[in-house]
Amino acid sequence: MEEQSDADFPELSSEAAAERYHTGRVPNGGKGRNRPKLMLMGQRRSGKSSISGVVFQKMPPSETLYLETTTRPEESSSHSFMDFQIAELPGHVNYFTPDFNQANIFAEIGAIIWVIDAQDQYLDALNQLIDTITYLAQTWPAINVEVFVHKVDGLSEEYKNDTFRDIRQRILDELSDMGYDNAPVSFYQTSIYDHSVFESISKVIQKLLPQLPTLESLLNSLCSTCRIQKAYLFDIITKIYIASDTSPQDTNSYEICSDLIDVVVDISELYGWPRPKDDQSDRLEFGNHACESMVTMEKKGHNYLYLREMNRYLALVCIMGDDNPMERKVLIDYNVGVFQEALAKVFQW
Ligand SMILES: Nc1nc2c(ncn2[C@@H]2O[C@H](COP(=O)(O)OP(=O)(O)O)[C@@H](O)[C@H]2O)c(=O)[nH]1
Ligand SMILES: [Mg+2]
Repeated sequence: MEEQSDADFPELSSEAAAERYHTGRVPNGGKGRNRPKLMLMGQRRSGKSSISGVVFQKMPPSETLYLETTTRPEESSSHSFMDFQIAELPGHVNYFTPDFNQANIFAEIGAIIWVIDAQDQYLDALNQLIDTITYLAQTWPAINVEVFVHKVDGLSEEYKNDTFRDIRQRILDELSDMGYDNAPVSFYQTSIYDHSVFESISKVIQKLLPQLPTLESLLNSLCSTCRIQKAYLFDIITKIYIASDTSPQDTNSYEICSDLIDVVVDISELYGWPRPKDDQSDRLEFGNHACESMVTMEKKGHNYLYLREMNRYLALVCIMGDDNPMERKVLIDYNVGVFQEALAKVFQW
């Protein structure tokens, strides 16, 4: 990758240029540029607190059984590469009456995650969701609506897919009847008992990162030079991946890579070296002191995996192609080093 010094660049101050010439989608509001803010909505006991607990607070899924019902809007944030902010709106309140200041609630929100309990009756939830989508489409059109068809772990494969299709179809039909043909709505099947909720939240957050297209094309070129099958850039603490290359994805490649992070983090807590204490400045530091790379094979006959820390918070995890990357490790390390330098530039501009 080269910098093009003679490229056509608009005559604007860098601040103004950043405002107008972003490469992806910016969340609502200017202040929280590097702090994607998510809002969890949905009926009570649909699983909102569980999702935010499991993904952002490392709560074991079984402990969510003892969560108390949320009665007031709650906010929490998670300290990692990007400070994700997560808010929860309790389900039983109608927020679209004049009693509520909607600007307070919705300004700065990048995405609304609407949680539907797939094991329960969902028709009421769908009506509420449609009201919300049409309201947002008129007033806050930049907010993405992400529908989590949740708790699918308890359903048989067939029933799960039928439910998912039914929910999706009802919402899309209803919206199209009302004339909203391309409202920004996406659908996911999730459960806190497997990786699906992490993977879905990753996709939700990626849509809010203006750097995503750049990261994807960097990962694409890394993959083609090093014969990598699939590469993920992980936030180590939350195990959310903030970008991956754009090749098609196997169902379990995310799972394999995120498990590898678990193993490595657990081992390095036991046998690693002391890391510098938490402070804001090392977040954007992509120095070599924190980097170690390794190649492993999960099971005999499977592809090799490659992991390297990019900095304290980010790790690159790759599923390698069919040959043995051990012989090429030096070359791969070198290329990943170049990738790491590019990454530093992407996040420091
Ligand atoms: N089977 C299953 N149960 C879940 C899942 N997520 C949450 N739950 C359960 O759903 C119940 C309600 O969860 P809670 O997070 O309090 O719902 P909220 O009212 O939307 O915040 C709890 O007993 C959770 O253990 C899931 O993915 N699968
Ligand atoms: Mg709750």
